[in-house]
Amino acid sequence: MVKAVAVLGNSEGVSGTVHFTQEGDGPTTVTGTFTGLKPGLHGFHVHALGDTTNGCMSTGPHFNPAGKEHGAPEDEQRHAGDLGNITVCEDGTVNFTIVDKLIPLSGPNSVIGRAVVVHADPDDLGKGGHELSKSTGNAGGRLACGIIGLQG
Ligand SMILES: [Cu+2]
Ligand SMILES: [Zn+2]
Repeated sequence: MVKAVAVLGNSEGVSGTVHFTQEGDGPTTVTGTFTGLKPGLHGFHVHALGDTTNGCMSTGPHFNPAGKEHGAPEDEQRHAGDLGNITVCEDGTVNFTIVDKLIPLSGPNSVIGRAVVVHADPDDLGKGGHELSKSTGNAGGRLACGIIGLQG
């Protein structure tokens, strides 16, 4: 079992923790909790780089080792990092679990050392018809991010 964790926060009161576990070559389970978010849908992705020298902007684009277009987690045409949306409650909190096959914790496409990003707006999952739909899902600003690191 490989375990990893990312800790996220920003100066406007958004904070959260995201845990990752993977058994062998199986899917990766992502469990997370956030507080301080606006109620509703927020895009949630693995971005390519674990670089926060310029805040969340320097985490690069969505993790996309297969060179595909942006999509929904269940789509064939998706970035590996496309984890869809998380749904925040009226009190600004969310607890979520995502199980996904394209974000392993070992091997050439490992997401260790990359980053998770929570966005200001909903991810349109590539279907919004906006010029950004096929690259970012038009999910708006990068509210908070955290580097995915190995956990013991
Ligand atoms: Cu993103
Ligand atoms: Zn994407």
